[in-house]
Amino acid sequence: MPGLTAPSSYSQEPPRHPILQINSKEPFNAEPPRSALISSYVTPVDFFYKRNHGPIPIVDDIESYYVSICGLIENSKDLFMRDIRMLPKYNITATLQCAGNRRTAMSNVRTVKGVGWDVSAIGNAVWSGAKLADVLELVGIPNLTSVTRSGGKHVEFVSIDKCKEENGGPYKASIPLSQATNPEADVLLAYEMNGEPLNRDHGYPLRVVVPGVIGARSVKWLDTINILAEECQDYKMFPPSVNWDNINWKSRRPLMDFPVQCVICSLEDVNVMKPGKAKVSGYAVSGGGRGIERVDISVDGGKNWVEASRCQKTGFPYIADHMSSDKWAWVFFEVIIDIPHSTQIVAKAVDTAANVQPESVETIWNLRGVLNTSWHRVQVRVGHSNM
Ligand SMILES: Nc1nc2c(c(=O)[nH]1)N[C@H]1C(S)=C(S)[C@@H](COP(=O)(O)O)O[C@H]1N2
Ligand SMILES: [Mo]
Repeated sequence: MPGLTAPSSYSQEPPRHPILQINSKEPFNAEPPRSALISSYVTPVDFFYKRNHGPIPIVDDIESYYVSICGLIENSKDLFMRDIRMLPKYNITATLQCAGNRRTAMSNVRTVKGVGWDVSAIGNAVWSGAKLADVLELVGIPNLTSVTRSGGKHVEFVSIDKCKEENGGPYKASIPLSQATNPEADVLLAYEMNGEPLNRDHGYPLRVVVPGVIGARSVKWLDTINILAEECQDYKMFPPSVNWDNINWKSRRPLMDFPVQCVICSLEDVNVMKPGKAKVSGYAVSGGGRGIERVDISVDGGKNWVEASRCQKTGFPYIADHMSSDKWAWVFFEVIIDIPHSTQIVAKAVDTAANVQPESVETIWNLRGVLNTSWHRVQVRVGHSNM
C-alpha cells in the first residue's frame, strides 16, 4: 500500500460538518437532514453522506502512491497519480446512493442487519477524473471487452481500509468487465469532487465512481484493480422468506443498478400544520442511467394522484433521457397541494423504462435491509385553530 496508510484506530478522523446526523461514530456513518439535502442540485461536499466500514485512510506521500492493475491480464501495471492525470479528464454529474438508504423504515417492519439510514444516504456530485475504460486500455484491454484472453470477466476494486465487516481486511467490490470497458458507462477513477480534490472522507486521493449503480461499488482510497474470473460476493438482496438460518449466500447475484426511487424531503415523517397549501418537494432517481418519467403525489394515502413538476438545472427544462439532462443524476420534484385535513402524503416515481416503486415496504423486506424503494409516505396532522 504505497503512500497510503490505514490506521487501525479512529484517532485521526477528519473534521465533519455539525449539520450531519450521525448514525454510527466508529466507523463514521452520517447523513444530512432532509431539508439540507435538497437545498442544492449539486450536494456540497460537507453535506454529502459519509459511508465507511473502517477508519479513514491517510495519504503519507502522494508522489509514491500508485494503483496496481493485476489479475487475469497479460501485463500488470502500476499507475501513479501523474499517469492517471495524463489521461483525458471527464466531469460527470452522478448521484451516489447507498443500497441501505431508507433502511430504518425497513427495520420498522422487522429487524434487519446494517447501519440505520433515514432518506439521505444519497447525494449528487460532479466527479472528475479518468475513465476506467481508458485506464484499462493502458494495460491492453480494449474498449467493450466482456472477457479477457485469460478469462477475466470482472473488475475488482480493492481499498486499504481495515473493515470489521471484512474481518479486518480491506473493503472491496467488483463490476462486470463489460461495464468497466464501456466508455459510455462513465465509470471513473475520480480525483476531484465538485471541482476540488477529493477529501479524505470521500476517498482521497483516488476513488471509483460507478454511475447508476449502488454506492457500494464506488470504492474509495483505491489501492488495487484486479481482473478476475468471478465476481465479488457482496451486497446482495434476498427474498422475504430468507433468514439467517436458511441463507444460501451463493444463490443470489450481487446488486448492481439501483431501482427507481423518490423521497419527499420538504416534510418529516410526522408533521403538524395548519390547513391550506403546502409545498411537497424532494428527489427522484433511477439506476442504469434511466431518466425520471414522472413523479406522482397523493394526499389521500394513494387513492388519487397529481403529477409533480421535475427539474435538474435552473433554466433548463428537465426532459428524461434528453441530451440536456444529466443522465446519471437525480431530479428534484415539486408540487403545491391543498391539505385540508390530517392525512398521509405519498410519493412514487416512474422511470423511463416504466418501472415504478413498490407500494409497501413489507413486500420487499429483506434481512440486509437493502433497496427500500417503497412509496415514500409522510404523515400530516392538520390542526384547526380559531385564531
Ligand atoms: N474503501 C471503501 N470504499 C467504500 C466504502 C468503504 O467503506 N470503504 N463504502 C462504500 C459504500 S457502501 C458507499 S454507499 C459509498 C459511500 O460513499 P461516500 O462516503 O463518498 O458517500 O462508498 C463505498 N465505497
Ligand atoms: Mo452503501
